[in-house]
Amino acid sequence: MIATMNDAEAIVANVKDADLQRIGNKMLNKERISFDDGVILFEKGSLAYLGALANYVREKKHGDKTYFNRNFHIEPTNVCVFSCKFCSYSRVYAHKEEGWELSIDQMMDIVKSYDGKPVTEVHIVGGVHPKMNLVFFTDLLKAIKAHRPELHIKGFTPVELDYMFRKAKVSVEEGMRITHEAGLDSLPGGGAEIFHPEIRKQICDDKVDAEGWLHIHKAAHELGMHSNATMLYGHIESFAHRIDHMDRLRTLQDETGGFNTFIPLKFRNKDNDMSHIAESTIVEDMKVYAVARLYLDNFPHIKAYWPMLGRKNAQLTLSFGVNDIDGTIDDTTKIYSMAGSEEQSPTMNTEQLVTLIKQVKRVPVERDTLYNEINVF
Ligand code: V47
Ligand code: SF4
Repeated sequence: MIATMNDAEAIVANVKDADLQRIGNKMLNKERISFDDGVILFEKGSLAYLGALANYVREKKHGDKTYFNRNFHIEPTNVCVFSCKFCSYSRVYAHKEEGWELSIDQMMDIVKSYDGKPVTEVHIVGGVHPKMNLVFFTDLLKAIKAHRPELHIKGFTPVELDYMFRKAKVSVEEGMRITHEAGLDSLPGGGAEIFHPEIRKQICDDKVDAEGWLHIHKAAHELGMHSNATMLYGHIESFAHRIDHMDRLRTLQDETGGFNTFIPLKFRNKDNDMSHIAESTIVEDMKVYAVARLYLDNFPHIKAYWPMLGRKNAQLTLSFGVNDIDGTIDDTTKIYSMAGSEEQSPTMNTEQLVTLIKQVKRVPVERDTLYNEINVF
C-alpha cells in the first residue's frame, strides 16, 4: 500500500496546483471528473499525486484484493487481412506460409490438453483470416462447449467479429446472437487501440472504427454478455486522445453496465512498422493506470496484463489503481513476445501468481471471468 485514505486527503490538501486540488477534492467527494480534468491529470499530475488518488479509489472499491484467473489462450491464426502498423504478430495473407492457421481439431487438441486441470477460461483471439468465417468459428464454439460445457469462452475482438459478420451478411445484433448461442460467453478487450479517428487513421486505418467497435460491445451487453476494453497507449497519441478513448467507454458503460475490466496496453516496439517510436517510460505507464482508475469511475476493475508489462512492473501497478493481473496463461500467447516483451514464455502457476501478489502486501483472489470469487489466498 502506498497511500491510505488519510494520505490521500493530506496529499490533496497540500498540493500546490489549484486544478489538481479541485480534481483531487472531486475524487474524495466521489464526484465524476470531466474530460478536461482527465487531460489536466496527465499534464500536471505527479506520479506520487496520481498514485495516491488512484490507490485511494482502488482501496475504496476493492481493499487489498487482487484478482487473477486460471486461463489459457488459443490463437487460431496469425494470418491477417489487416495491416495495423503496431502489429508484430500478423503475417499478411499474401505471405501466409510464414504464419500459422489451426484447424478445429488442432484447437480442440489444445482444449483437451487442459482436461482435468482447474482452468476456468479459454481466451480466443487472433488475426483475421479470410477463410475462417462465422460457420468455422461457431463450429469451434460448439465443439468446445460439447467437450467442456463449464469452460467460459471469452473470445474474438470486434475486428474479427465485424469481418465475420460482414462476410456472412448478418447484422451485428444477429451475428452476436448466433455466436452467443453457439457458446461465446464474453468478449475480450482487444482491437480498441485508440478510438479517435486522427490516430486510428495513422495506425490501423483498415479495420473496424470506434463506432463499429462500440456497437459490437453494446450488442453483446444487450444479450447479457460482459466484456473488457483495452487501450493501446504510448505511441503517437496525445493525452486528449487517451481521455477521448476512455470517455467513449465511460459513456457506453453508463448506458449498458456491461464492461468488467479496462486494460491499458503499453505499445511495444519490436519488429513492427512503428519500431522507430520509443516505448513509454515506467513512470508514464503507472500514470496511465492511475488516470484510468480515476477517469473510469463506472468500471469495476482495472487490469495490468503481466505478459506485456513484465512481472515486477505488474507488481508496481497494484499501487497505481490496478486490482487484477489476468491469468496463469500457460505460455499460450505470442502477441507480446513477438512485440518485444521481456516475458518470452509467459507462464505462471497459481503459486507463483499468489506469491507475486503477496510480496506487495495485497490479497490474492482467484476469480472466474465474471469476477465470482473462487478462492481467497
Ligand atoms: O488489440 C498488438 C495489442 C491487443 C501490440 O480482454 C499490442 O482480458 C502492444 O486485447 N504492443 C490484443 N500491444 C490483446 C488483448 C488482450 C490481452 C489480454 C487480455 C485481454 C482481455 C485482452 O494486443 C490488440 C492490440 O491492442 N497489441 N500489437 C504491440 N506491438
Ligand atoms: Fe491483424 Fe490484429 Fe495484427 Fe491488426 S493487430 S494486423 S487486426 S492481428
